[in-house]
Amino acid sequence: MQVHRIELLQVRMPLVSPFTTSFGTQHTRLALLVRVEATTDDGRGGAADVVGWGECVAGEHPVYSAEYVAGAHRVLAHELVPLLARASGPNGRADIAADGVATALAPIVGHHMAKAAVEMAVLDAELRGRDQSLADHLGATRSRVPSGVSVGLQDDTDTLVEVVRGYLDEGYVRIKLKIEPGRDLDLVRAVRATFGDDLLLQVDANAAYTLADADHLHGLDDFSLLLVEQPLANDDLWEHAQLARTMDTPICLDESIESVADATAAIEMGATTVVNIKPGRVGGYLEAVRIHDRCRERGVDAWCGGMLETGLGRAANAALAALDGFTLPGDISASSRFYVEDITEPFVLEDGHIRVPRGPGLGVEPVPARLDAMLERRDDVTPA
Ligand code: OSB
Ligand code: MG
Repeated sequence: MQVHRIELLQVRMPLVSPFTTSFGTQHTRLALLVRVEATTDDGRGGAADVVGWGECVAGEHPVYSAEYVAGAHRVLAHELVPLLARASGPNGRADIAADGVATALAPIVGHHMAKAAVEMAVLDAELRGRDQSLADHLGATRSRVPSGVSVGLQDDTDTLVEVVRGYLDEGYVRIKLKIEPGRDLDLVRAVRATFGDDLLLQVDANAAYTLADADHLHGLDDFSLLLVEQPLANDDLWEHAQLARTMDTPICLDESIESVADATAAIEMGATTVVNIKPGRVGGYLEAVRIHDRCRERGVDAWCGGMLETGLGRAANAALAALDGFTLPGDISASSRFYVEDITEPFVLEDGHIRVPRGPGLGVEPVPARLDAMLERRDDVTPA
């Protein structure tokens, strides 16, 4: 396709309630979006003028990963978009396909979340041009996906139990509790005691422990959890393997997995027995499918993680999670879990599930008035 214009949009979205993890508390989501205008094949021998949207899942501060919004904005505007524009075809026209984006951007090391946003926007545009849904393109086999919810740390255990009760009343099929040193076993014990052993329950430490906490972490084995997510530091693959050897609770890596190569290494060394696949973290939806395929090949459970996505990323995550190797409920909740107002039509919970969009591309787009209301900046970064 020929890309005519690329814009970066920053949108600040208030959260319905503060979200607290072992990294700290956030009150708003600063979302970074990529918008491309392009002319692409319509799949019937003609051309179509299309708009594609991508979402960069980096956080406002580099606490979950090294990437963060201001850095991603900078690397997109000054490094990635110019490289994309240089991936030109005949006549020097920018000529790019979604499956060529990763190669075009490969000279830049890392920055997977920024790269993923570019690929997502190009892919959305390409699919809209030929009237195909992302779900169909990725190989989705389901029309809806089970919806899990990630529950932040609360002021006290009683409050946590009530917050969990609220989500269960809404119909969420799986609960994930954020934990950190000093706020872990008691929370899990209280939630189990209140809601029983049938509740699908897992915990996420966001890298807050070290191997010196192994004996304490063994305490989680009493609660028949689905998994414990990223107990140790991002780089501690070997330490995760040591911990996994001595725990009954399956270890699931999140932060540590930035590519299919990482996933393969972690699986092979026994550092992870379940994989949280987040498209942004691994450089895009196409790499996410490769990790999905690898997990399926090795008989490893996988699920789709979340990064407080707007409706754009939420739509794409639902499409991805509809592939049959996603064997556990993902963090794909309703828009209302985080936002009073989403920038797209909101995703709603239907019997504990989220419907997979089947319209062209992402199948959703920003509602201009909502986007404008929360827009902080908009930059045209089209190379001259
Ligand atoms: O560790 O899964 C995580 C949100 C931001 C950064 C990291 C994580 C999370 C979540 C929320 O747990 C998942 C969601 O978007 O529902
Ligand atoms: Mg996590």
